[in-house]
Amino acid sequence: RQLELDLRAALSRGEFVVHYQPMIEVKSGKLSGFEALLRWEHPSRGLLMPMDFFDLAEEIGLLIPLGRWILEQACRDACSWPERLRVAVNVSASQLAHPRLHEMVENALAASQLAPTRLELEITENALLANIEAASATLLKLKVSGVAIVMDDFGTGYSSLGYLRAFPFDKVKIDKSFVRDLGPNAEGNVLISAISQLCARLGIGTTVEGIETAVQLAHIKEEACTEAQGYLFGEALPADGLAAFIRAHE
Ligand code: G
Ligand code: G
Ligand code: MN
Ligand code: NA
Repeated sequence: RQLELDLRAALSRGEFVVHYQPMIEVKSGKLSGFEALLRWEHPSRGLLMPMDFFDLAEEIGLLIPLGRWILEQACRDACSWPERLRVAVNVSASQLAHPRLHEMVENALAASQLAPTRLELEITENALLANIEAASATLLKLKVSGVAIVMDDFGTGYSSLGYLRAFPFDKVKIDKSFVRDLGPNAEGNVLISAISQLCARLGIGTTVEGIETAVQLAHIKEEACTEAQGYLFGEALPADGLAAFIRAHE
């Protein structure tokens, strides 16, 4: 399997890159930060997306070293942005289950000198479900460090609303599938409305993902959502393209 051999060597060959997708504060329309999204610059196949190689990476035990690298890279990159901007890093299920995740995060923060309050960790509800025991202790430790904890892809898994109270979430990202059927009287509307209100009352922020049109943005402006993300604002950009993007959004 050639792809497996390539993948095993990719980290040491420096073929992984992190791209950054903007997150926007709904009320002000201002840039609030970027989500780090992994890409693999494959020497012959071109730019590969996580879904092209994540399962294989998991199989060969690469997710832990790769996850550590992404954390370090994202913290380093974020240090060169204006201080008000945060960076969100996705945490895989195997990272969440790892007994030393807290230490890896602390190390990435220390090495980069990034303020912990500028780092958000995104955890999918399914990753959480798979690791409830280990996760609750780890999330509490991270929270104490000042890092923000975000539930990702909310609404796609099987977690109960009770988790919003049981775990120290600062923010919930409402999955983009809810946005697809946004419109007057549409079900997506009702759900986004209900989830954002519920979270607001619990003191939890909400990011709506997958905003692609001005009409969709107008809809969520009517709701209690705090942040938005999607192609309307921008797709993920390489780190060296961010300075211009940030300048254009000041
Ligand atoms: O833009 P994109 O195709 O990168 O994202 C596809 C999926 O891969 C998303 O669900 C996203 O959360 C996940 N993903 C992207 N980058 C990372 C990463 O660095 N770590 C983990 N665990 N997941 C990621
Ligand atoms: O971590 P998460 O599962 O949220 O990963 C984000 C994924 O969603 C990435 O694959 C990213 O490229 C994709 N994405 C980001 N914005 C949009 C959008 O506006 N529309 C669609 N269809 N996908 C998006
Ligand atoms: Mn995410
Ligand atoms: Na998501």
